[in-house]
Amino acid sequence: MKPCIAAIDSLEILDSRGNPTVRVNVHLDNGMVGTSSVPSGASTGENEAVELRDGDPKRYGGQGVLKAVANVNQRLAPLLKGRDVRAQADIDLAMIALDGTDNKAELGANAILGVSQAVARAAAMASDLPLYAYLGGAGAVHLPKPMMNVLNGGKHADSGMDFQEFMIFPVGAPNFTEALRYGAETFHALHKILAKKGYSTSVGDEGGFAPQLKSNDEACDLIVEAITAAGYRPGEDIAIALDPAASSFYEDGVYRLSRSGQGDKTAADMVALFQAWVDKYPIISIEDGHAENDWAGFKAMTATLGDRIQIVGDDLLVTNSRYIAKGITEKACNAALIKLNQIGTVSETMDAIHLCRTAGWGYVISHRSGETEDSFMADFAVAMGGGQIKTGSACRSERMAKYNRLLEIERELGRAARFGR
Ligand code: 2PG
Ligand code: MG
Repeated sequence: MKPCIAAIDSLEILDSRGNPTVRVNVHLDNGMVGTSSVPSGASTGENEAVELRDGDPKRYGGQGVLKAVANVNQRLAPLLKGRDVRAQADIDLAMIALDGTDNKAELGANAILGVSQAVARAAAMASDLPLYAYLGGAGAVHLPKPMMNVLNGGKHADSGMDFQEFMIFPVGAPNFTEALRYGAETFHALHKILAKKGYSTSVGDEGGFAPQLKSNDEACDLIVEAITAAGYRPGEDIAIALDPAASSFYEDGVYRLSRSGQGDKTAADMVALFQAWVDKYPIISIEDGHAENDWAGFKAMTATLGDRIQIVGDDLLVTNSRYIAKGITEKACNAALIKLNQIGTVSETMDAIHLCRTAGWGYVISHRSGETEDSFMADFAVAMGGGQIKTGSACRSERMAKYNRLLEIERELGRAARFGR
């Protein structure tokens, strides 16, 4: 008997920042229920699929999601009732068609993605498979390499850094479990170093420390010091990955490094700055080093550094195959950040990754700065052949939920497990 959708319901829950978000339950006629929750970004790209918010100032400062919840309950549930839950692509297409806009503004990407993910969960249950195996098939045995965001700046913390994310990337670890240990030990070493220097050890949205450092450079210096203090070799065991999220400090055509007092920079100055950093520090990946509309800046960056490091497009590409195709043709980057809620369905996200792989690009599956306890993206990363994942530092349970799920998957796969690619 086909596992069919009997009912779908949704409710408003709160994310890791205490802002409302959407949770969806997909009920099957065999009694099984697949549940999923949707994350939410702070440094969002302007071309992302629309996150529908109520705008009612009397509730959650206008941030409520009751309209999106109602769209699930009243419009998507009747649309999908009775369908075979395993027809993921078909279900996603039906929701896109009902929405009718090209950025999911009518029903809300938060409503649509909640259903799309919960459908995948329910289908995995009905198929008696773990989610990663259901979505990725028998070849889904590659665990992703984690990028762990240990220093938070930009829109994610009131710290001294203009740049949003300073991540440690345990590239020399033999498997995921060890990579996480390398990362967590370095995170703790960094804690001690910051405390000793009299800096705050409170954390930002993604669980990285948020000290009032004197410069962006000091962040890299401290990370190198922490890697060494934890007993690892910078660059060999653990490298550095950055997400400056440059759209957030781009104003009137200039990059304003005001928090750190490094002044205003042109796109070319930014390339020069990153080039000097790549020479000085073990940096192997830079995401959004330029602003989302600065295609020329991205292209200059890729022409200069693209054969030495990974250049990742996040706000530039917004997990949208249309922009990724443009990025490939124009050589604007050599990798894409992948966020399910930037595009709004599971199957369109798979499409975007497929495009990256065809072009020989890297891809990094990513959380949002506002997260929930849902670990969907951990299974999704394994289903998509590993690659890389960024889901915060080694603290805050909404981040650890993803890393802990990957520990479980690696153990479950046992000898079949592979690490990275
Ligand atoms: C990013 C993300 C996740 P946000 O810029 O890559 O780290 O941040 O979710 O705030 O867009
Ligand atoms: Mg980013």
